[in-house]
Amino acid sequence: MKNFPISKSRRLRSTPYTDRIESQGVSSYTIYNHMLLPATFKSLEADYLHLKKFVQVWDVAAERQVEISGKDSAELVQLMTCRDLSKSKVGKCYYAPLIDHNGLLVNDPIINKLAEDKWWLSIADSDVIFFAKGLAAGKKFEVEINEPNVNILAIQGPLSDDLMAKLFGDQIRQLKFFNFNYYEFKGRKYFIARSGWSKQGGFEVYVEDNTAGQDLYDYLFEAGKEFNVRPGCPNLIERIEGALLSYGNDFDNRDNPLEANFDRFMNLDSEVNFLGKEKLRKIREIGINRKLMGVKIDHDTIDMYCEKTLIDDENNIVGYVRSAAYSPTFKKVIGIAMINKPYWDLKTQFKIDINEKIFVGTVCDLPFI
Ligand code: THG
Repeated sequence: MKNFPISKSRRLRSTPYTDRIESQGVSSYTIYNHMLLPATFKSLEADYLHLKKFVQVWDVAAERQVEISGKDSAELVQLMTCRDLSKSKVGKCYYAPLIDHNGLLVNDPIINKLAEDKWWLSIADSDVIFFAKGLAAGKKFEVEINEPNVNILAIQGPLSDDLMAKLFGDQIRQLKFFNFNYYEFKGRKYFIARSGWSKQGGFEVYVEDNTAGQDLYDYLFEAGKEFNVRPGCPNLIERIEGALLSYGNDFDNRDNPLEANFDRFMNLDSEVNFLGKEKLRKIREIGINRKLMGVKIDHDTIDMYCEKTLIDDENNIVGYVRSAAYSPTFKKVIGIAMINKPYWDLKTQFKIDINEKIFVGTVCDLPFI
């Protein structure tokens, strides 16, 4: 398939960092929450190798915040997620699947608890704000819901602690995974969490002031020279290896959280009230008949603009590949696929059509690394 340039417009939103990443050589974008999200700089593989060794600064402003505040905000946030937030604490981040009344997935945000009555849902690519507003109206909740001007910069990679400590001081090294706090740099305070969409470690700075963000961006590159800092972005190869799931790619509103391996983030036996609870209990009782698993394919390239079907020797459908990329580490194509129950066995072999040629592969566990 040929690649075409994207025409920019107001509807396809830029970020406060777009000018900077374009002058630094961003080479492709994807669209996420109606916003530009960089997809490659040098190349998928070069970006991958650099991310695993050094430190990168990412424009992930497309990870938008849905701010929910007010008297009934905790009740509304809980209504939307199957994760029990009754013991949640201010200063912590919670990865939490959002579920509709049919028990199907709506989004998988990181929920940041800013106060007992103020939450930021740091969303993946679906319009959570309308879902939240619809529920609030229907339930006559006393809440305010809006999308604040927050534009995240992620600092990711094994040298991210060293770079961040150089700007914010050594105390930032003490910040625990999925906690956030406020740190000062040049007289300004920044909301910083230890999180990010890579398995290489790092931070996310939730920037509320465009100028403060642009200044920070420039300082990170100035201070980062000694750590070989580069601009980067969520990397398809690295995130598949680590099984960081992507809403719209690996799962969507036709899948339930049990099929998407979200068991760790579900509390179906808790007392709290959330949408789809009874449906999900029933699904758990009956058992699912497909789930997300890994696949390895003996080939060196794949392009993924649609789901790809996997078949066995008798042409039965084994499942569908939803994300895939060539991994220089495994020297194969690796992917995340929805696999039908008869084929969950790890010895399962399948056939796949890539550019009108047939290749073979096997089913495996997630994550790859
Ligand atoms: N950071 C922020 N917002 C986001 C993302 C992010 N919004 C969109 C998208 N990413 C949401 N999806 C994910 C998916 C996985 C993780 C975070 C957000 C993640 N998972 C860890 C894992 O699976 O190893 C840890 C989860 C845990 O143990 O709690 O980090 O990246 N701001």
